[in-house]
Amino acid sequence: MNELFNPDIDRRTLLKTAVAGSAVMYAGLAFNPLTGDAAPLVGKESNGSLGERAPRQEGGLKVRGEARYAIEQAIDGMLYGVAVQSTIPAGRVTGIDTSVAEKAPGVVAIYTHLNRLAIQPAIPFIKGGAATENFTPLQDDLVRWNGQHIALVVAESFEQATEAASLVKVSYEQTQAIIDPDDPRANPQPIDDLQAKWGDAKSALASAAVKVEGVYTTPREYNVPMEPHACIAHWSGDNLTVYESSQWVGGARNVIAQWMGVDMANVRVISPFIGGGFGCKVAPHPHVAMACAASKALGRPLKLSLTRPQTFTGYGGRPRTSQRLALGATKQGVLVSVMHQGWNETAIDDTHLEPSTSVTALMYATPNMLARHSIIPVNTVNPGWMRAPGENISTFALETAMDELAYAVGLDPIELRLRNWASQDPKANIPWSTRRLREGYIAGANAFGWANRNPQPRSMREGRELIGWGMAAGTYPIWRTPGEAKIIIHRDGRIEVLSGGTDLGTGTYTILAQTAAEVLDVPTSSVKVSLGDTDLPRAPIAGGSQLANNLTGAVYKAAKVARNELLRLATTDPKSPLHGMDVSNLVFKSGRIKPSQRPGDGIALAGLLRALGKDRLEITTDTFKAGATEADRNAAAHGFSQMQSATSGGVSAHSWGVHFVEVRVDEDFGTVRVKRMVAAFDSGRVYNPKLAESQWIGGMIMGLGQALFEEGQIDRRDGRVVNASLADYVVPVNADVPEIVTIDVGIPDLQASALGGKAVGELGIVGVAAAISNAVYHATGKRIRDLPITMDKLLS
Ligand code: MCN
Ligand code: MOS
Repeated sequence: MNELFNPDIDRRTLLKTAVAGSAVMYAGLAFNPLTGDAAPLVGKESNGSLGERAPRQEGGLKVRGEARYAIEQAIDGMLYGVAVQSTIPAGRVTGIDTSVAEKAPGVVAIYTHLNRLAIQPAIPFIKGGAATENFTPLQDDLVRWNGQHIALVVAESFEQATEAASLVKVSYEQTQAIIDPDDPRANPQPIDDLQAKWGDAKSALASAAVKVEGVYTTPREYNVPMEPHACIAHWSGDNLTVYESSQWVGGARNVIAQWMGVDMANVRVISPFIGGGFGCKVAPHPHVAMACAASKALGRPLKLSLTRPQTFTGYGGRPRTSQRLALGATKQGVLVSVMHQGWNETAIDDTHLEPSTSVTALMYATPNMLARHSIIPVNTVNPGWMRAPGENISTFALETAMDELAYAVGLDPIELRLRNWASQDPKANIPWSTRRLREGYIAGANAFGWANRNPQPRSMREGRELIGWGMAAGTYPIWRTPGEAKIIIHRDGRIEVLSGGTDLGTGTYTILAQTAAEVLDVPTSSVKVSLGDTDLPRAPIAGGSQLANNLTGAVYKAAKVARNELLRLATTDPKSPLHGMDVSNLVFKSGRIKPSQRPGDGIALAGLLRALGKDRLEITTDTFKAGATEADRNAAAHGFSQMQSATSGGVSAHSWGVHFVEVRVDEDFGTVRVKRMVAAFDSGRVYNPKLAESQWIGGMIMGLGQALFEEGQIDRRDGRVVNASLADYVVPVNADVPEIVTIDVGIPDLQASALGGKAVGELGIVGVAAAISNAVYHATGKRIRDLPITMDKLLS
């Protein structure tokens, strides 16, 4: 143990961020195996823009209230829609009396299944569990869940529509609903694709010297972004523009075009700013279909926003899950068997997957493995993605069970993890690309002071507070999808980067400016980035924590092509002052092209364009394989079929993380407070440490909420979400959030992505709940396997 934790590594070293790392060591990195673009930059003298702690490019706009969100677009003649939702969980609508509502002031139209809006069913991005729902609203009288859209009221003002919606009278014929996944009538369906199986896990477990087994559950959780869902649909002839808060305008365009039965070329989706999504804005939800169809029917622009309570059933969050997990080991703590069976709830007639086994099959070496996953249909809105779907809950079970095993064999939990180190991907049987998890254990433990932990539960206290220290690891895969990017250098010196990708608050604007600045050696602040519009170059989803890697790769390539083109023009055009020079004797320096050997200032990029009599230099490139067809390009921008998995390149590429937390538990009241959080992350090369840290910290805070607070309360009688508001659905506030330290232990991983980065956005949450639950056990001696860890569970 002791040689592992070298006390001489000081905090500053541990807290090294990629500022030093990226800018000094990796600047000018031009090797690009994924795009087959391996030539080094000619004349590169980097200003190290990538790796810089550049502030958020759109930050000022947001602070000043100048960033316009979807709902804030002002369009003349706009109508307002308000959704009416069902109040029973299953059955039929037998009557809708709209007569009073229709006469209310300002009402323009009321749509129900009796006067259907023209909405075609849409196929989501892939078959089965595509972060969205198949439900087509207002097409039949069937009620599938409590809170399903059953009518749309349209009026001249929002207030009038709201008032009229309250006057709609609905009668139902109720059938028996399945509310609870453990209802005997519920019918679990195994998902064979998610199975991991090797060796003979059952007999190995039976004969294992040491066994731990538990059932780990997580409740229904909701994404609750600051900006609730809202959209504006605006037709002009056959062309539809939709302002929609979206993580993926290309995907939204695809689904909306199907709903409306029009060509994708007729649909434009705009989403420049997003007030958070965390997975729930990956696809447009059914209310968007209603808005588009009603706007078309009425011939006027229409705004439809869901109230906060409606967002709890207008689309789904993380489903309820349960996992039975058994670990068998030798007395020395070496795993001999892992058996894992999990399920998640899904809609009664739809599929959502929250794969409980995704991390089990990846994290540790074991000769015998059997991991399986099922879905259980119940009367709920189809659940959706919520930060690290799968990895999140999988890790909660596995990393809590590992803590239990550590106690069962009397080992430090880090030592236990090292004894079971997977030297390659145990499922795919291929090497890791990079796996700086050992470095993470060491750096995290040192920064936390883990060596001072007395492993005995209830052994550390301060007054009436029990102190608990816990740790857990986490991981998130690398997804890749090709895409396009455009760069424009103007004669007045402006540099623009354009992409249809989105920025959820993550930093896409900023890192793309940094990428172009890196290649052209201009200040990051001089690059203007435009995002979130299907009129811009095609881009993949901001989901699966892949957009940063995908788009920096595309922009890097575009900037490099622009750079080479500038060099070519500078040396070959007789109007250029650098005409006749050898390209290899020129450098890009502070916005100018200069001779490297001779004194002299060279020429500014804009000056060169003026000298050549050019208005602008415009370059569009992409990261598609040579020969990619238009269909491939569309598929990447509008669906998942071009998305490549973590194991697609012959190596297994993942981000890694380790969490250390201290909790304080009030012995009398059972209240848990998180006192400190330290985490070490391997996200490969970090493009902007300020933003990556903010992402990691945000994920950790969300994990804190999952561990201690978040729980959708479902009324067992009628499937109603009882706490469908931000007052009752509890998320962490500042007073709940302790000191948080994040440590970057990554190195560039050129097998993971073009520029060496790995996933950031979802990584931070993975493992937090287990670390907190392990800390609570250390504090109290009570093992809580059901989230959230509330005082009733600790006192009972
Ligand atoms: N980054 C970096 N170095 C890398 C990779 C990323 O510095 N090697 C930083 C960049 O600032 C980048 C950000 O991290 O903008 C996130 O990058 P990435 O991990 O690629 O994630 P995406 O851009 O695909 O964003 C989606 C991701 C997901 S899937 C969820 S869920 C989530 C998350 O981002 N939702 C968020 N973080 C969120 N943050 C905010 N504020 N709001 C959400 O809804
Ligand atoms: Mo993130 S849950 O993949 O949008």
